[in-house]
Amino acid sequence: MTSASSNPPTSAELPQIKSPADLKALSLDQLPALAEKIRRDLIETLAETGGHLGPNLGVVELSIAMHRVFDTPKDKFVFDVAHQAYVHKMLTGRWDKIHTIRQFEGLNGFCLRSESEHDCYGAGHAGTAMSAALGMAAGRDLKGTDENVVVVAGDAAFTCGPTFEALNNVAAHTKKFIVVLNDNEWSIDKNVGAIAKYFNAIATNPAYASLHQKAAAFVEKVVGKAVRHMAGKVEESAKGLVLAASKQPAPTSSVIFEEFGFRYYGPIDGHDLPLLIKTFEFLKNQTEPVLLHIITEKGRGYKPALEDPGKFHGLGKYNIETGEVQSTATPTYSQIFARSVTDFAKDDEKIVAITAAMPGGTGLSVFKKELPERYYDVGIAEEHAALFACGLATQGLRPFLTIYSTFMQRAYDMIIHDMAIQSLPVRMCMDRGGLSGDDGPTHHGLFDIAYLRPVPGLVHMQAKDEDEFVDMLWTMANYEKGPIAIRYPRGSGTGAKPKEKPVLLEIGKAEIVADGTDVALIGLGSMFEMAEAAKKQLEAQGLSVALINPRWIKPLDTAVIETFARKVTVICTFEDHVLHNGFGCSVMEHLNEARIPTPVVRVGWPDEFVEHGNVPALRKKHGLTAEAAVAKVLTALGRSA
Ligand SMILES: Cc1ncc(C[n+]2csc(CCOP(=O)(O)OP(=O)(O)O)c2C)c(N)n1
Repeated sequence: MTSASSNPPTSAELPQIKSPADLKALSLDQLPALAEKIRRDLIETLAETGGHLGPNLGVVELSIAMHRVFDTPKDKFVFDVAHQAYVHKMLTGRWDKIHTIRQFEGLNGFCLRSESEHDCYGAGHAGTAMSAALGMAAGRDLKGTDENVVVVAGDAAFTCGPTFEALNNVAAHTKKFIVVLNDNEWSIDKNVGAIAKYFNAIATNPAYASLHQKAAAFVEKVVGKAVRHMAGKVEESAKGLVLAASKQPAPTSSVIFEEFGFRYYGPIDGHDLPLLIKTFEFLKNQTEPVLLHIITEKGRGYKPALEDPGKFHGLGKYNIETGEVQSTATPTYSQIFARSVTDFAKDDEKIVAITAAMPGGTGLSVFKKELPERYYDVGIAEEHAALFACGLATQGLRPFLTIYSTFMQRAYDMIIHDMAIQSLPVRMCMDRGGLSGDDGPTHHGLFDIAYLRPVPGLVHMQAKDEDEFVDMLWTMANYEKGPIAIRYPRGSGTGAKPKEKPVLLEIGKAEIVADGTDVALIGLGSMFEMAEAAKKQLEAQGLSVALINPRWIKPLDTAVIETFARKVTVICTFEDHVLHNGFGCSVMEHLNEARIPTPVVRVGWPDEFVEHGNVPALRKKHGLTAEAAVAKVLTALGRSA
């Protein structure tokens, strides 16, 4: 409908969008109302569910323009991280389910190949899109088909090594490849490093505002003409669309992407819908790799999100009017971690802290504020972070390498090749060790025991509560023999207040909390509480139940385990980790070596990728409850539950 009336169409007049075809059927002048409706729905829905509000408010126009011009599922959109794909979901048949996002049995918060044919590639970790999309483009070229492959990557994705490894290969491997650099200057927190400065230099070039108009005029001029007619003009734009249109010198010494064999276009306003549409019309006909640099605002259209982009990157429920989130009274493990390490560092100038783009999530913003000269944010660069920590350790410093358990997976080679073989005392602090909950399989920290257990000499631990956690951090700070790791869960624990002064713990020594002769329950870390609850239930059945807090995953307290294995009829282990190669496995392994036949039943996550959802629902579904543990123990004892 090209409205004859002078008033632009309102969102109330829009038909429902159930597919990209419905979007394409709208008239151009209906699109601003669509953008407004998407924004309103996101703001209202995520106030109830939580989620990645800021990033998605920033890509509303981009997502509309992409679906207007390209044809998914034939054309492929590859989103980096894919936390900014909510709008894409809404436009591809999932609008009616957007209120279920990140909820148990609802939509996943990232792209999932199994969720929709429009999600051609799954993600959750950063820096994967460029390589994966290049593989798709190369595959397409081999097959001889003609679909478009479009990457959407944020500016922080360009702080990731894999993105650059892919850039290094693009020109050699395909001629038809579209990259959208969605530049909002933010990672989760403010983006860091030379790349961020470089993008900023382009975007803040004084000529940019007028360049934008010239770019629009340029696109206007070339769109619609045959490619061969454009070729000459495009050749002229060796420094990109805007630069060509303006005849301005490049704002920096060179446009880096051109050196990688891309034709660089931009920067353009990523909220200018008509310009985006025209630009994509133009880009889709190009026969060389192209990179479109768009400038967007994270949190666009919602004042609280614009004022605090870090907070609104991803958050829980919030008050729509004020943007306030409910804060919990009990401090989280991340907060306790950061407070403790910052305090230790005040008395020990050797302590340094490293984060890979997560100062807020890890709590390290406190360290940054109080000891900025010993704080390092290296960007989304976990491999580099681990190596950098190794280098610091060689200088006699005491690095606290603070990376979520799931993201530490990136640094595995460095843990073996650099840290462990050289016995460098890097303190690995693995936040979100355990089920992450609503973020789902890409973010659950369920593998770190399995991947660290085989590394010779490495020490790994988990505390039963916050007080013991601080003792462990203190023990780590004072440990110099080699790499040492701690895993701790998302959120808070029992609320046990840390004592005034932490104490050193003996490495490899478990805590025997209660003696017993029928069953021994060994509850690791955050699962200790569940073991306690199971103990009560088993005692109610007349059983004598021992309770052990193992503290150390490696080295395992084999003496305590052997003693109890000889005394009781059944051992039960509890861990917030996959059972395969987990903590319980190490107990079984040891008993087998020691030829002690006491049966071990294990409570932990199954050998499958656990879906997203709230932790209690997922624990119930997968049998991580005191009741399920009791049933397993009774079965092993030959008694019915
Ligand atoms: C390997 C890895 N490390 C850290 C993260 C946590 N993380 C999620 S999104 C994000 C920032 C993404 O910023 P950008 O790519 O610029 O997108 P924006 O949200 O600004 O649109 C980070 C650090 C991650 N997903 N993957």
